[in-house]
Amino acid sequence: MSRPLYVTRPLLPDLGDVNAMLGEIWRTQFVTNGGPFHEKLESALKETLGVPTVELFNNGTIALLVALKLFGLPPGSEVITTPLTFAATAHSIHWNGLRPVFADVSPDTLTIDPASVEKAITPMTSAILGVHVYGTVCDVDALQNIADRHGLRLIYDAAHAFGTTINGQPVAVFGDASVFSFHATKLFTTLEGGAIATPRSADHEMIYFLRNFGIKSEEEVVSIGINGKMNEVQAAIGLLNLPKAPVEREARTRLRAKLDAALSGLPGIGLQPVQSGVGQSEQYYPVVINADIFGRSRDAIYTALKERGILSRKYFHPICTDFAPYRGFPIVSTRNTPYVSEVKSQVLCLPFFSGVKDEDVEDIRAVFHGT
Ligand code: T4K
Repeated sequence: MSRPLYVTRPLLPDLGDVNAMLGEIWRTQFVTNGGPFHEKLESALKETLGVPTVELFNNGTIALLVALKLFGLPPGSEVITTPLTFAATAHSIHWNGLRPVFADVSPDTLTIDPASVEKAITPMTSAILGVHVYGTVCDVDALQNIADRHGLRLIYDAAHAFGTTINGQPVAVFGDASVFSFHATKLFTTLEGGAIATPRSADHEMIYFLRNFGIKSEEEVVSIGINGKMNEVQAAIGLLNLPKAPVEREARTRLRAKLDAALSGLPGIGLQPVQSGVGQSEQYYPVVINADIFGRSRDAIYTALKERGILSRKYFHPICTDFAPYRGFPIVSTRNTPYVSEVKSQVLCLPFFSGVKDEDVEDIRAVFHGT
């Protein structure tokens, strides 16, 4: 049993393999700006993500910034998103000179609630930014329907949805663009990194320019781009990790079954929903703890776990509207009190990676069962 037990640990390739890749980078001295490993990883990810356009980035946040830039949304227009997400989602809207508008989440999935999205639409709305939070997918059909009827762009923050499928289709075929994070805490990692994936091959060129200062040739800058490039060391780690990701996912699927068995049936404990037709990314293992029914609060469980060296995380509490820059931003909901305001004090992400042992699961079980 290893303590502390973190919420996750990075998937790291064999050091010998990394050294061999580093040797190659040192030999060619191409360390960034679209070197051979970068090109290889980009091609491989087109296969994995099942879409014609995949552009690598130095992290998921810059990829989000560029994805929002891609569609030329009118300055000052509104982008509807969820407050139950990592700060980067809302920040990327703001950094684009757009206004984040927060909509409630659905109680069954904790993803953005389509009815609340519809209620939040104004003449200023230009896009919806959904988040497949914890790997639970948004209601992609309902959101597309809303986007189509109102002429809105539909972008997904798919930071938690690497490898997710919906009725056999890769998650990135839905919406106008999907943004992935390859941060160390993500199942597939390049240490830091990310990607924009879109279902249209025509997007490739524009994203390519936006990622690289808008440079088209030595003497031509065609757009106001940024530096979002992934370097060769990141790409090499990605190439080594790519075949390991499905193995890690399978281990997590087995772990999920064990955690489910340990916690299911406890009154007041809600497990992550099993979505029909969805192939899980296995990114996070969130539970929803209803203190009124369970008898103990999320924070009490968090502390009890911590006392045993088990470091769960309250992702994503505080929610975005609790952060100073967004305080006072309303949460549009079809309910009197937004569900997200309630559930934010109830969600807890438990350690979820292949290094979690049976005795760790037993310890977690003991904390929840109070034994
Ligand atoms: N959209 C969404 C929905 C996201 O969740 C994220 C990122 C983004 C966009 C932006 O993507 P990036 O720009 O990051 O690519 C972490 C990550 O830093 C962040 O990437 C992630 N979401 C967020 C949910 O979690 P923290 O503050 O929880 O990280 P930290 O350092 O506390 O790490 C958590 C645990 O992981 C540690 O206790 C131990 C373990 N760990 C972490 C790192 C960094 C390691 O074992 N090794 C490591 O190197 O934010």
